[in-house]
Amino acid sequence: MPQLEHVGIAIDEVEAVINCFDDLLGTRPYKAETVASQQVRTHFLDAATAKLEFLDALNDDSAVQRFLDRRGEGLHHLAFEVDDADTAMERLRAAGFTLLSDTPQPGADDKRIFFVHPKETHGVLVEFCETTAAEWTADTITHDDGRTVATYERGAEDAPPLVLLHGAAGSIRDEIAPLMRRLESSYHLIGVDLSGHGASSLPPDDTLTMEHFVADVQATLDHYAVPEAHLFGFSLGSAVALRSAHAAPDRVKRLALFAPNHQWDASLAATMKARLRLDERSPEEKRALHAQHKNPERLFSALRDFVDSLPARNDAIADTLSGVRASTLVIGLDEDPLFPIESTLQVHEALPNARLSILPSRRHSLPKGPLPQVASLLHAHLS
Ligand code: CMX
Repeated sequence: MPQLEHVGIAIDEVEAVINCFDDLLGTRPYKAETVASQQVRTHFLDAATAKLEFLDALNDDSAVQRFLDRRGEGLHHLAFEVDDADTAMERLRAAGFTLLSDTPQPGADDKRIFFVHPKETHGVLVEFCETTAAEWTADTITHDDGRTVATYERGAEDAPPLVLLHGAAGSIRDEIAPLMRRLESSYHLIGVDLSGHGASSLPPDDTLTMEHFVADVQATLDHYAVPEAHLFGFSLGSAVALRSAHAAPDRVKRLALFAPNHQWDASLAATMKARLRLDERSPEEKRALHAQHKNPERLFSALRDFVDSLPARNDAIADTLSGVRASTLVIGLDEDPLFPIESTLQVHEALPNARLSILPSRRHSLPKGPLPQVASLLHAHLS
């Protein structure tokens, strides 16, 4: 079912409109983006259940300028998000609608978009949009041992800082970007590709330890001169967030852990290692992993060794949990195929200052999991 993603509003006087909606809603646009192909500058305002997209025509040839010339400022279009814009185009063509382009076009906010002609939709200009993989540019931080860490910044620098950490074999662009898009209106977001993952490099000796990952977080806070930040972590990222809060409590404000686990035995380690075998992946999966990580073969090998070390660290993990004082939100999945719900409950029980939320999902995944609910819970917990 397509979901209302934004409401387009054609405007003439940008500041007057922004000030008016600030008076109405108490919030201002969190970003502005030029879409040259649409000859428009867009201003996005987070209205919780959907966004407002203020449309400022770039020149007289703009479709938005023609709209303004005919109708003046006002509602311009409704935009609905679909998983696949090409499939949606085929469906609507087959249903007899006239589409305003042959293929999806580049849109604002990491989208591919197309429109249905308003003459066939009772005078309402309808846009369909698909969120594309983030083409974000990374900052690079270099550790003393020469390894580099890629970080991705979104949102206003003067907003409350929130550092986000992906899971094992994940990366910011492929796993955390969809969540960052839902939070960038309210936070100074900094996504970290943990050592060896995504655009970050492995240590010179190809080993990965929790100490490497915690050092990635500390180096990121130092790099952005952030004295104190909220931390969000998914799966492995949640363990790194906990260890970072334990190692430097004065630098961690609030924690949010999604699909955490703190008890490892040989069986769970074996299950995790089986997921970290590149040779058993399909050619398509291998291509995707090579596009995602600098060196997936070495990363997967280093992660298998890292997972092997975890069953011997259960006591250290338990000590970390009991020592974390930060207010923590623990979010579990009721049918997580990797970490049983009991593990989430134990993490919640072991933390001195924690709240608990259980969401429905059969996948150990954030982008393919209950993403909107996670974003909403984070807004509530961090504000
Ligand atoms: N909502 C409802 N009806 C609209 C409309 C809108 N936003 N824009 C135009 N129309 C109607 C006009 O009223 C007119 O209807 P009548 O013939 O009954 O009077 C008809 O569409 C044709 O309008 P036009 O001004 O004569 O012709 P245009 O050259 O403006 O073409 C349209 C209209 C919809 C094809 C054009 O505006 C278009 O291609 N829009 C899609 C692209 C776009 O709007 N981009 C900006 C947003 C980008 C983004 O969200 O990123």
